[in-house]
Amino acid sequence: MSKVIFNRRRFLTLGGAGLVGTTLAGCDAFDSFARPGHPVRDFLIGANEMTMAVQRTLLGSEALAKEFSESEIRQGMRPNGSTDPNNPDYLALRETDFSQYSLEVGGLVDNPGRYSLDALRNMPSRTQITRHDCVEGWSCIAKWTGVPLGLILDEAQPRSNANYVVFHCFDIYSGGLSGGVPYYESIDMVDAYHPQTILAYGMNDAALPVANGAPLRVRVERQLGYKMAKYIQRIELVESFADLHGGKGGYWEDRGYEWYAGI
Ligand SMILES: Nc1nc2c(c(=O)[nH]1)N[C@H]1C(S)=C(S)[C@@H](COP(=O)(O)O)O[C@H]1N2
Ligand SMILES: [Mo]
Repeated sequence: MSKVIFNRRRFLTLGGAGLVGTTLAGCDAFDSFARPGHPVRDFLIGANEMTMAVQRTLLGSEALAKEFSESEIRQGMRPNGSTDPNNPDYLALRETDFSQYSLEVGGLVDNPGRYSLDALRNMPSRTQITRHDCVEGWSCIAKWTGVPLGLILDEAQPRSNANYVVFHCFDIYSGGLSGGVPYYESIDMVDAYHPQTILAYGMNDAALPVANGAPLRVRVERQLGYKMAKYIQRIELVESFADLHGGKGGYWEDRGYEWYAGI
């Protein structure tokens, strides 16, 4: 096999982040070049670190993702990944329209908590119309309503060693070669407190549909779609995600995707 060497200078010459999007053909096709040591994977890792540096240093950690107007909402919101979880705990909650659901917030916090959907709906909310970009190369524009994650964290009082917020999901994702594994994701505290990072219970002026992650999913608007965990069961603050599942901080990250999926 010919050895292709990418370095950052070459990445810059080639013209930036658009290349990352076009290289990733899709979730299913990704396994073939996800092996450690594969040039495409190593190239993407280099590009990824740079994306994070660019977003955080040049744009600033509070820079907002673009918001759209009502007339720009399009395609509804194409469901992707898990769309109909069959975990018995989830099915039981779904049966009563999630009236018995409560979000658990724990881990490295001084004040662990539980929130029913009503409690979440009674907190201050944020509504935003944003574009969702899937790594597979498609996008949608939808309207999201939810509680800023920062408000939940303020109540939970993260300890000083809490570096990441982990979202544990109800769905056992069964795509790919690896069989049934729970979906999970993680973000750092900068993204967690970003003003557009919300725990959404509403989409396009209705309750969040099951296909799109009912009863609760996160929106992290400056990141790719796979960071936006649906079907959130529990939030855990951790110092490191090395001991969780595959150790890379997310379901797709454990399969070779970048942890920082900034767009
Ligand atoms: N729990 C869970 N969250 C998930 C996924 C999933 O399979 N399970 N898929 C991710 C991917 S790849 C995308 S593009 C979006 C899709 O969100 P949508 O179904 O609302 O379009 O959810 C993300 N969050
Ligand atoms: Mo995606």
